[in-house]
Amino acid sequence: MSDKQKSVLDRILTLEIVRVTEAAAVAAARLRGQGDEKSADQVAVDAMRSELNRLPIDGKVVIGEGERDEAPMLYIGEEVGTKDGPKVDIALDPLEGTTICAKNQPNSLAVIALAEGGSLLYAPDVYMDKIAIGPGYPEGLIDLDAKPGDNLARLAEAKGCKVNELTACILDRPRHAELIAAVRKAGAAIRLIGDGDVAGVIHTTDPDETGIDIYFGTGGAPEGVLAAAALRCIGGQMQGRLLLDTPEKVERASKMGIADPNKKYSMIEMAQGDVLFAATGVTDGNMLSGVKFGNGEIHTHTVVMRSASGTVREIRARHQNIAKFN
Ligand code: VTB
Repeated sequence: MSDKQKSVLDRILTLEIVRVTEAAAVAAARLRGQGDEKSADQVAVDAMRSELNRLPIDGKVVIGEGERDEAPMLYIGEEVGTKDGPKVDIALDPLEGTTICAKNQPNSLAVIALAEGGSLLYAPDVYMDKIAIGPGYPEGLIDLDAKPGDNLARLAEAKGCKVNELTACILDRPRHAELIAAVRKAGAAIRLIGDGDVAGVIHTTDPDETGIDIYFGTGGAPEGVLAAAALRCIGGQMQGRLLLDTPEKVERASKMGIADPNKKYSMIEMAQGDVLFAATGVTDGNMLSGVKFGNGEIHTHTVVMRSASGTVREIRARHQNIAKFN
């Protein structure tokens, strides 16, 4: 396929992948607030898979629902698409924030990223230590290995504000006790979230809308790669390091091609080349509205972006053909 054909296809795919996250979001949204994480996840997986299989791509899931034996669908290595198109790597999370959805709290999303084959980090399902800020700051402003107070001081200076005017987003977990104490000692406000760190990272890209300037802490590695893919498109800075704290995890990572277990990954090392990213809100959130049902229509709100052009589109769709979502 020529570069020109590839670029046309990329542009078409950018809009096509919206259907994929819309379908997953609508399916999950029907189970919002039911307290049943598993079922909400399952219906999102089913819906995402059937839409993905209609796309003109030769796709391989590299970040998915888990390894083949534990995930019957959208497992890592599963091939998706019509095979009639470019080879692409796919990172997906049909329902990011299953607990949020089950409790009907803010910011659960259906998420997908596509990149040229071989461009996404094949991360095992372990934890990743992450730090992220939005666009518009000098490169190298933050560092995963610097003290939280130092990162905050540099960010405040670059933003032209005081540290106590910054807000950090952190997952509410006991493992973050020290980090939380350090951020509070530095004077910054913290937005503690129950789940959903893909959204947490993306929220740093629009502090005026979301109130979040920086993301810190340890969350899932798959979510880290998805967040890096989003920042590649929208702009911003992110670093991550896999937490491979047992010989078994080091071995698993090595089988996936990770030679240095302590490597600090930059955003570009997690998501290289041309990247497409889409997220549809399941529940209402700071950037995306959740799915709305009623009057024979379904309303969805999606953000879709493409690194090659840097275009970020928000698509509010009104679906009248609701049968297709049943
Ligand atoms: C985070 C969060 C996700 O996993 O990545 C988290 O953003 C990390 O795992 O929504 P723990 O829950 O063990 O802290 C999720 O909650 C998805 O499972």
